[in-house]
Amino acid sequence: MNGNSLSGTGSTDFSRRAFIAGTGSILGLAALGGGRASAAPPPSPIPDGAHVPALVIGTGYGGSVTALRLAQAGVDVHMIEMGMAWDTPGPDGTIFANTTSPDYRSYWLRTRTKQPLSNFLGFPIDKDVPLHTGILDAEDFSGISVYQGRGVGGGSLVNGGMAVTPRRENFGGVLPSVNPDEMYNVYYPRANAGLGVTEVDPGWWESADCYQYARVGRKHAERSGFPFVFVPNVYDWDYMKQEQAGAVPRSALRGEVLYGNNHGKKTLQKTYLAQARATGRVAISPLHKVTSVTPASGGRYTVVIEQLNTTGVTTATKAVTADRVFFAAGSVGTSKLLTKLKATGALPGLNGEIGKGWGDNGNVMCGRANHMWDPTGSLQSAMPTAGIDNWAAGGAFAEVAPLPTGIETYASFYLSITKNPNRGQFTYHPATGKVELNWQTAWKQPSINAAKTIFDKINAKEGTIYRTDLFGVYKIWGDHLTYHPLGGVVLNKATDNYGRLHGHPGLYVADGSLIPGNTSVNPFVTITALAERNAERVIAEDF
Ligand code: FAE
Repeated sequence: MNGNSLSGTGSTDFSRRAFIAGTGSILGLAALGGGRASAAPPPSPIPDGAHVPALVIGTGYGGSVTALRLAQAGVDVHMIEMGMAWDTPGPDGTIFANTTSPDYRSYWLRTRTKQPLSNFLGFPIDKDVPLHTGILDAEDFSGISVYQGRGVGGGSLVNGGMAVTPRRENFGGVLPSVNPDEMYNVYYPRANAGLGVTEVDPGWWESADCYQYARVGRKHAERSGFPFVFVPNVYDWDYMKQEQAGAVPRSALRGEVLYGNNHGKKTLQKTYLAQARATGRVAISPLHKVTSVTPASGGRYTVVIEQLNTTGVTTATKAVTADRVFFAAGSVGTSKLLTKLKATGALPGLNGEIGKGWGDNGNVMCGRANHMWDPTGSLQSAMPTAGIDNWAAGGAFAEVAPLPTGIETYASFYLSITKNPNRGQFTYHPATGKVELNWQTAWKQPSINAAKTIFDKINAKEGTIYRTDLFGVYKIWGDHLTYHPLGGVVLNKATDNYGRLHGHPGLYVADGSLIPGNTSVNPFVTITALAERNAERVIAEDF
């Protein structure tokens, strides 16, 4: 295999030792910890009037890490998730809908799909679907649609599984207030171990039909002198090998990703959440949405929760009390909640940093039209394995992404992560009761410029052109969206350096909203590692 590896896994031996060392104190706490003596899970769904020691809002990366570590320390945890459980097959016998045929399961409360690639060969490809609490939310704000996973497992249900640790030299720009030594020695290895991150077998990759598109991506990158790097993933590579061999039902090789993977992907349901449930101390209430958190007597908090049906209608409103509340509703979910709670006076102690510092991780998409002698393959694995690293020279890291249409497209497709300095802010509008984000589409221009440092050069070298048919009619850049919302409740500004919200002891933030807008690579490993770091400190000092 040519190219470098942007490794996320580190040494297995080292990460195992770090993991054991790191959890020792937590296990010690478990022995002392109060809570229930037996390990029967707390009641679920959460009853009205319940009292819980720790309530976690959201079941994505930050929430899952926090719940597991609290439970291991002997604390009973209730997780509240607005999306569905995603544990029951639909009428076609599968839990998740296929990418090429979206149905009622695919979108969060929309009557028409909003596919990230809206057009193909000039034709719009969106279609009507029944209103349902589906898995992918394309949440529209002015100037940007923010794609997010909805359900138990959060973004892990819908993402590409790319598990990338930022280059150490870039970390200061990612989380300036965090000590890189502790992250790279302890928490990144712990996160990678907990997530089940591994690297593709290079020999297999070189010959697998489903990665022809990535090999074409490598050839073009290297001919223009760009570093081409392999990135780890959470997909089960042995399963993918069997998919390629025709021995098992296909998932990544059937294009499954955006609307869930029926096989192969190690989502949080299979990793952190499975471990959390196994402690017997973690309950999860799906189709429950937190709408308010306010101080209650005795230093506790009252949490108001709406129970939803599968058309999004509130069927019950519950009020529970919690000794401690962890906001892990994702960058947008946590920012929206806290912006509203501050503006309405529900949490008056929050500081002026709430809602600020939101970024899109510089996401921008584009396609290139290759020559007929450079086919990218009709069979494409939906799990990306590599990228073009021009961060140092041009501020862009471009994922070589699949275009799994099932036919030969002669197209190369890329999601670039770029150094975009623009930051948005959430504000509450009393007239509508809504929280808005002030992002402008024009703010993507630095991202386009950064991506062009790679693709203008490749096009010139290869004698190729940009595709203009994927995001509309004659539109080159997918500059209307992000998959990587980050920030809004920034670490060491809206919270202390470990996610404790200022002004309200017992309230914490544990998700991507802590990261100030950019991670230089795909974000979930950094979100997981930061949650591991903060959970360890908070459990040691506050419980
Ligand atoms: P997240 O995973 O979004 O979890 C938040 C959870 O809270 C969700 O389940 C929500 O439904 C729930 N929630 C929100 N509000 C409420 C409320 N009021 N009450 C109850 N529950 C609530 O947050 N990242 C990578 O590193 N590699 C990739 O390959 C990659 N590919 C992606 C592809 C797609 C299509 C998308 C959409 C994202 C991708 N990402 C990828 C981004 C990644 O999934 C995302 O950064 C993380 O999921 C964010 O983790 P959090 O814990 O912050």
